[in-house]
Parts: sequence; structure tokens; C-alpha cells
Amino acid sequence: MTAPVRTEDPQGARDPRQTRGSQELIRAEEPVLAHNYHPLPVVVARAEGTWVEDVEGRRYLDMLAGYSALNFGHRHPALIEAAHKQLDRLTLTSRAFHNDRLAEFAERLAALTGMDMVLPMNTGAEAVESGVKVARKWAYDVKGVPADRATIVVAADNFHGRTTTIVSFSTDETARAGFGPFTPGFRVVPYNDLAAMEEAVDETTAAVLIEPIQGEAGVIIPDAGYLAGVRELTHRKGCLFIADEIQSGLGRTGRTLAVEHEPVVPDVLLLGKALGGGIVPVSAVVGRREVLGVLHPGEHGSTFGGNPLAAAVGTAVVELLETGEFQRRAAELGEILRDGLAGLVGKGVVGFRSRGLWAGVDIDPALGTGREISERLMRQGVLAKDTHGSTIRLAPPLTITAEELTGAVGALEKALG
Ligand code: IF1
Repeated sequence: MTAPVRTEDPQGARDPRQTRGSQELIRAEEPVLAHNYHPLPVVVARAEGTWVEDVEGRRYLDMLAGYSALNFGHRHPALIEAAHKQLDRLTLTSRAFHNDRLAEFAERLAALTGMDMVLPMNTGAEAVESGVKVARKWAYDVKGVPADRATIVVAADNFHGRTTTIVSFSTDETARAGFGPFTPGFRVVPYNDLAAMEEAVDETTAAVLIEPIQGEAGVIIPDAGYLAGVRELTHRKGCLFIADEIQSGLGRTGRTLAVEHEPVVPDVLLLGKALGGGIVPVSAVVGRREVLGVLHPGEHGSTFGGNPLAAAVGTAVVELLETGEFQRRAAELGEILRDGLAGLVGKGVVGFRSRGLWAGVDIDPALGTGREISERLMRQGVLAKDTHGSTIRLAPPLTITAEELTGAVGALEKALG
């Protein structure tokens, strides 16, 4: 994986209407597109598996995989086939009517995760919002918390999405500032600190909501025993344990769920990203019947949640995960990634954290910002993304080969050299 390879459009697949080059397209966005992102200067036009291709035909290895929305790679044949078949039959009904795909999706997702019930939504933030609503309703209807007094305990440096309620309990000033007034009812405690959580949870607490591994914070893996401790504490104190597995789940860490690295079963799981196979937004709240059973007709919903196209793609995703192949690949290839990164420690890498095919790599700040390293990696033909400061996050499709992964580590070495 040296400089991006240029292909001569072998399939003749280039869009003949696209006459503008990368630089021109980047400039064209500026006046018409809200400036809420600062993308790397690459304009992707097509992709297959672990590789993407830009407008000029340069190819790059995708080491970000749509922030884990592309766990099965770009355009996985089984997922594309499921989507095509469904597009030709039925795309949307709304939940005013039943559709013939939703029952199977819910049954199989519940079986995969060992839960009883599924609440289908679309984006990750919607799953989080829905989890917050369900927890509050459970607190009032089942636990007996006085009206409007429910609290939810969350962790510092969390990332759960960008709605007004979710940024209300963010500790990232960039994500919050200018968006108040904020939703009350949240208590923030340090991550990986059971004593602080113990102190924050009281008789008003509906739930503890955490990421089993904190993604945006830099792939922060809690100490062994933390998740089991959260489970024990929430059981003992009589509140729910909600795990946001939107980024960590569905094979990424070498297990179906990141919580499975400890003998832990939360009350509620939040799923998203890869659940839509990189094709459509599909998210879900999955939980025990005693919890999701608190919702009655009219109390919550979504026009698009549970639509037949989403259900067809989501079912195909669950089918891929049922084989265990992707979890196994993530675990095995994760060792190659870990060994490769270990070899870079002291050579520009000051430290890293990884589990499965997911890593946060801290670069020596003297070598450049995370952004600069990402740009250098791009010129080496590898796409990745920085997070805070000088940390690069790596999360390739779980379909990546050992050779591609080794190539990516080699490209990182060159980018640091
Ligand atoms: C952006 C990070 C990744 C998430 C967890 C819920 C959501 C996310 C654990 C919301 C979303 C995103 C959104 C994306 C960047 C991204 C991200 F850098 F912020 F941390 F993936 F690494 N829970 N994560 O990670 O899901 O509503 O977006 O579907 O630019 O905001 P969403």
C-alpha cells in the first residue's frame, strides 16, 4: 500500500454525468453545504469491500468503515442482494400497517442478542433517545419514581449522538456550546470508576447509560471487571443498565457485543450503524420484556423505523452475524493489528488501545496533529480519521484480509516516518 493506485475504470462504471474533478467538487461544497464537518480532501465515487475509489480513480484502503457502519465492507453481496430484492417489492409502509419483513427482523435480532423485544428506529441518536424515554417510563411505571424526577447516570467523555437531549449530557464543549437550554435529569460520573457511579445512583435513578468501550473518546477500554461491576451495582440498586453498542457492537470487537468480553447481560442494548449494512440507517433498542413492555400505542414511534427495506437489510445483517464468521475474523485479525501497532510503539506511536478490529492510536504530538497524520495516511492510500488531539482511530471493515491489514500498518509507519 504505497501511493493510491489509479485504475482505468475497468468496469466502465464511472458516472458519465460527473464531469467535475475532486478539487472542483470540494470547492463546490463550500458555499452550499453547512460547515459542520472538515472532511479529508478525498472525494469518493465508488467502493467495493475494503476499498474505495475517488473521482480520479485513485484507490484507498478504508480503515474507518463509516465509523463502523460498514463492518461487512462496502456493498457486501448478500446485503446488496437483500436490498435489491426488497426494492423491487416494497420499501415503506409506516407502522400504521404491518409489513411482511418486520417480524422476522425482530425475531432474529432478539435471538442474536439474547433479548426479548425490539424497538426499531433509524439512526443511533434515535436509538439513544428512545432508550432514555423507555428508561424514564420504566422508572415511573415499574420502579415508582415520582413524576418528572427520574435521573440517568452517564459517563464523562461519552459520545451518544447529537440531539439536544443527548448533547445535554455530553462533556465535550464543542458538541454542547451554543445549543442550550439543556435537558435536565442526567448525572455525569467519570468513566471506569465504580465508586463514583455507586455514589451517583440513588432511588431516582432509572438507568446507567454507558458505552462498553468509549469510541469518540479514543477507543477507551475500561478495566476488566468494570462492566460486571456496573451490572452488579445496577442490579443491587434496582436500576437499568443500558449499553450503547452502536459503535462497539455487531462484531467489531471480536464478539457480537462488546459487553460479552465480560459475563454481562445489560437490560437494554442500543444498536445502530452496522445494523443497516452501510446501506440504510437502521437502529434498534433491544431489551427485556419487562422494560420495553412499558411502551403502549401512541407513546413513541417513527415514520421510517421498522420499514420493510430496513428490515430486509437488517435481517441480512443478522444472518451474516449468525454465522460467527465476522466476530471470528475481528478476533483473529485483531491480533495482527495489535502486534503491528505494538511494533510501532516508540517509532512515532506513544501508545494504543485495541480490541478486535478497533484501535485508538496515540501519535507523538511532535510528529503532527491527528489530522496531519490522517492526511499523510491518505497520501499513502489509507483512509482513517483522527479523534481528539493526536489520536487516530482505526476500524476497518471486518472483511479486511491479513495482507491488507499489514499493509495499513506499514502505511502508518511510513506516515510517521
Ligand atoms: C458524527 C464519533 C464515531 C456513537 C455511539 C451513538 C451514536 C454514535 C457510541 C450516534 C455516533 C458517530 C457520529 C459521527 C461520528 C461518530 C463517531 F467520532 F463521534 F465517535 F463513530 F467514532 N452512540 N458516532 O458512536 O449515532 O446518530 O450518528 O447514527 O460525526 O457525529 P448516529
